[in-house]
Amino acid sequence: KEQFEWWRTATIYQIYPKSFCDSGSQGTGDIQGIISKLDYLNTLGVDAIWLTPVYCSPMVDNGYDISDYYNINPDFGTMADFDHLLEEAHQRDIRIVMDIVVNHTSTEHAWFKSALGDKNSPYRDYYIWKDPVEGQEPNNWQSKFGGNAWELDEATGQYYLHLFAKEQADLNWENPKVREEVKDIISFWAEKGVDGFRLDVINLISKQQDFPSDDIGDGRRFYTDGPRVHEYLQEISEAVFQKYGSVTVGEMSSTTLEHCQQYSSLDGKELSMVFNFHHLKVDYPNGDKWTKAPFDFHQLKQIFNHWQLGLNAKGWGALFWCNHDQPRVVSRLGNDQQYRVESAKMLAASVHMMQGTPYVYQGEEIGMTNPGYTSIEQYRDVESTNMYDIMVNEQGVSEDDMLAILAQKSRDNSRTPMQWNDSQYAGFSKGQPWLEVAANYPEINADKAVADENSVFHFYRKLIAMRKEIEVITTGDYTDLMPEGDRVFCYKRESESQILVCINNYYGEVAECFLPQEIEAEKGEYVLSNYGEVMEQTPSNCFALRPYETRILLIN
Ligand code: TEU
Repeated sequence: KEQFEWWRTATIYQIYPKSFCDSGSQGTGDIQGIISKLDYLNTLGVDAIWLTPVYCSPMVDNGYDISDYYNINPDFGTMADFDHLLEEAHQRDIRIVMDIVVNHTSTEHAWFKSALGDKNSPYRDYYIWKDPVEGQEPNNWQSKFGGNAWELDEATGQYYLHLFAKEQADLNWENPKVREEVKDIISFWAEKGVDGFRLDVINLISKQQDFPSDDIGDGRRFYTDGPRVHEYLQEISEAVFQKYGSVTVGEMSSTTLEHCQQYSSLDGKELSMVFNFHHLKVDYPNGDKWTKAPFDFHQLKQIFNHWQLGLNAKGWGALFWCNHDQPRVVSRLGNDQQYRVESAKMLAASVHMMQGTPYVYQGEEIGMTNPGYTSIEQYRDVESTNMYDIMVNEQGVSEDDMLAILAQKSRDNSRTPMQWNDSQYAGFSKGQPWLEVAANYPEINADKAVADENSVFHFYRKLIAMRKEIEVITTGDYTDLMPEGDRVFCYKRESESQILVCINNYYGEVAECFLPQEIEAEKGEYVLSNYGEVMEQTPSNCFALRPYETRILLIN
């Protein structure tokens, strides 16, 4: 088992290919573009790349609607390009993690095209069909992208389930043939030499089979961490992941700690690790994403504490702020103006020093911000445009209010083209990009960041290197040292031989930090901070933190 566990000291870099780098002028990124940036990623020091879907897809949800699992979307390149990427990455000791989307397929997939309109199709039972109830949808479950989760198949009079867009039909995992197909798909990529898999909304695959209406919610309690999910994961893991030694990370929507302990349990029977999103709902008042709201700092700390303590010695979690579904963290929890550099570094340190495997999403390492779009025409994301229609046209929310909400919450905030340099289109493409580049690219770009040793980029590079050099970061227990602090998030990591304290001011004002007496600060040294000037020569237990200051204290 040991030999597979490189990922416990690793950092994984997420690439959203459509927005990463275009080798030509079509305005969408491609695989050749990724290859051209491998040296940049090597400088950053990441161990693996998680590639969001590059398979054939009509791109209704940018590749999360797959129409052919065995081929590369021509917009991104060819299978030869993919093989070349794998080879070039491996030469640099960078592993490749592929995204596997098997809760649903595109309605353009051959299986669905055969199943639609034909109750006798051999693929009919690959999907979930139900008769109408009193002439209406079979139940009141809601799509995650808005509206009812059932769509009518006119020819047969039955509905199919889609937890996401109506072009993403949910697969019927109760059917053993579906599970065999999934094993074949993943094995195909593992055989090619792919090192691991990120499993999209994998905790939604097992639906409660009586499909009840939900009188208190949107239906998620009937399919989230559902009745047979652990059984299914164990089956796939035994047949594929354990056989190939693949690293796996499950994307767990609205999950619980108890389930995640089992998904990522140390016996390796299910997955290597889990993504959960509870810490990214601290700006969803009463669970509602679609409002403009500040974040709840105490709740954020409580969630980190709950998960750090709960997974310790039981499972393993992914550490992250950003992905292609989340707004940019520096705009969300930091300050993307006056303290952009300071707050981006502070936020980075505060998750990178926890237990787990950190993920860095493209552009995060240079402190990219939300673009601040002001018109609905600028948005492309299916969730954003759906919610705009529902809230403005059906619920009567004013256009200005909705635009303000989207500017804070839209998934497109993180999907703007990667800012490589200060030339036209930020050096992302020679042609007009599919989504507008953020206007701040002349200031915020990779070329500038690499050239400046005090940049956010070099701070990430140091954090990634520290994880390899300082054992306590991987192994240490976790304790929140200032749970009551109104501005400071300060935690301790402790192993048999080392103590590390990560001290973070989450606000733009000065904040006091008090370390408990048992921490012998004066015996330690500061190994990293985000303010140039050295702090007091001998660390002490009480001191003031500057705006968004972070300090990492190591006591050997
Ligand atoms: O996302 C799953 C998911 O539930 C979200 O993070 C989702 O985007 C959010 O709830 C919307 O508010 C995954 C992918 O990461 C996402 O890009 C896909 O759209 C989705 O699955 C469907 O495949």
